[in-house]
Order: sequence, then C-alpha cells, then structure tokens
Amino acid sequence: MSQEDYYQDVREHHLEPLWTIGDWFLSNEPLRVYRPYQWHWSDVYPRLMAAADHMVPGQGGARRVLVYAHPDLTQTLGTTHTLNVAMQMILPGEEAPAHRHTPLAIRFIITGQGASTTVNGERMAMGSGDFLVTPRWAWHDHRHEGEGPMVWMDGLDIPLTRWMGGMFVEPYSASMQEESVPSQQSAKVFGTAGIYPKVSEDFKTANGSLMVYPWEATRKALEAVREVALNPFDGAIVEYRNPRSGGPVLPSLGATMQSLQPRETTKTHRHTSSVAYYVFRGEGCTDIDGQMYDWSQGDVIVIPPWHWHRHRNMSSTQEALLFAINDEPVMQNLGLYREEGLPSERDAD
Ligand code: 1HN
Repeated sequence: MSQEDYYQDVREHHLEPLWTIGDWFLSNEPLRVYRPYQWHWSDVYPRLMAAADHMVPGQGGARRVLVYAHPDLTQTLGTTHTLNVAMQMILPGEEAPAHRHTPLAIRFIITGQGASTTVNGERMAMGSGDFLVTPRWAWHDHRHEGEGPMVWMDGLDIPLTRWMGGMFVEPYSASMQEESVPSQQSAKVFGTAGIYPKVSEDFKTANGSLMVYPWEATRKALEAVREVALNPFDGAIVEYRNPRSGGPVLPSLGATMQSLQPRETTKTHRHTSSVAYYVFRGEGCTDIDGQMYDWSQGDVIVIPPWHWHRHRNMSSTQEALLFAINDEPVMQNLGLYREEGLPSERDAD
C-alpha cells in the first residue's frame, strides 16, 4: 500500500495517526480557544431595562434575563467555556415562576429592595451586595414586593452541564412555591462565619447549608483581610465557601469578592481556571496578556484559562470591589488546577 493510500484508508475508518496530528492535540500548554472579553454596563443596563417592554416573567418565558454570550463561544452561548454570567431584572408585583434545573446558580444582588428568592421552600430576601446560592436541581422562584426595578447578576454552570450531558429542566407543579421552612433558615443555622454549628450528619434543613451571604458579612471579612493578609495577585480577597463542608460554595463554581485599594496594582499571574469578573464598585483596568481592559461599575470581564493578568485600581481615592465567579473547583477536582506568577515579577517588590 502506498503512503498516500495508507493515510486515506486509515482516515476513511475514522482513525487518526497521532504522528500527523500536530501540536494542538497534545499542546505543551492550554491553547487559546477563546479571547478575553468585556461587556460594558452602559451597553447592558439600558437593554436590560428595555426588556420590560418585551417580556413579563412567566408569560412567554420564565425569566427576564440577558445572557452574556461570548462571541467566540456561539455554540454554547457561554460567557466562559464552563460558566454563564446573566443579568436579571424583575419589577414590583412580578413573579418569576418556580422551576428547577441541573445547572447550579449563584446570584449577586446589584440594585433594588423588596425582592426575594425561594429555594426549596426557603425564602431569602435580596439586598445589594448579597450573594445567594441555588444548588443543582433545587426548586427556585423569584418575586418582587418592593418598589423599583430589582437587578441581579446570575452565575450558572450551563456550558459545563451541557457538555457533560447532564442538562435537565423541570417546571414546578404550581406557579410559586409555598414557604416550607422559616425564611432565611440557612442564614440562621449556618450564618455565623468561622463558628460552625456542630449538627448531626442527618440534620435536616431545606437546603443543607448556607444559602445567603449578606453583604455586611462579606464587607467585614474583606476589611479584616485587607489589614492583615493581602494576596499579591488579587489584593484583599475573600472566597464564598460552604460552611458545612468548608469547600467551595458549589461543586463546579467558585466565587470571590476582592478589594483593590486606591492606586493598587496587583502582580501578574495566570491559572487554568476561567473567571468572569463583575465590577461592583470603582474604576480600573485589567491587563490581560498585554491588552488593557478599562473597567467601571457594572462591567463584566472574562479571563480565559492560562492568560496572564493583573489588575489596577485607577482611582486615587476610591476602593474598587470586584466580584467574580470561576470554575476552579472543577479544575481542582480533576487535578488540573495550576497557577503561577510571572517569573520576572517573582522576587520584585
Ligand atoms: C435561570 O433559570 C435563572 O432561575 C437565571 O433565575 C438565569 C440564565 C440562563 C438560563 C436559565 C433563574 C438563567 C436561567
């Protein structure tokens, strides 16, 4: 058989000779399959408000949500290759009906007062800066009994769930859930940071662990960390964790809040996890592989795996607060997490 015939014959049988594939298959480091990307709040906010003219939750769709769909990830509508950022808006009197899905979710509350989310019968109030958890396959609905629009960021692992073949969704038997446990039950049981309840293994709550992390607690933790333990790559940073397990807040999604002091510049690093930042407060810029992304309040910025990056707070007076979701728990669990600082900065001040 000639050389040419051999290769044709092998490929006709859907076999690929490894020696011909090239370096992308076993690349010596992660390939760049999608770019860093930024969404500006000035582009998102008016379109989110205008969505009120086009849909009402529960009528022709369950949620008034704009999904951040990365232009390089059109097949999944992912924001990163594993995660989605989405922005949700609900108006006074509206109800976003109960459903459950296998993608897990977190919510980071941006503006408004008087809305609540019920997760498996546990109702939680939502206030600016609060962080709420919706585990996989948990019933959840949202309602707004206050005034003015309520806006929050959703973070979900939809692209990961889809590629893993685990996507399921189910509507609830009624429009909204009944409250089946005291409201904020998880915060009452698990909400005292560092002092863990010594509950028995079969202790029953609606959701098993802490479901709402109020802004006041996050802010206090950040301030304490800022005084004693700055991270060279992230400034003062705290991680949302599951107080029952001590592990990440959800099995495939990590979340952090960080504070950059006026004019603070972090050192450069890269890691195999992907991250989507949401600028909660302040103005600054992030250098991603030598390209500058200027950000201000409300912007979302994606850092794909293994891209060098550093942050800078551009204000000389105001603290910058960056909320972020990441897929580090997935990478840690698969033994694929790696992180390194830029060698040239390693011993420099
Ligand atoms: C969803 O079900 C919610 O339940 C929020 O609040 C955002 C984004 C994409 C798909 C489903 C919610 C979502 C979502």
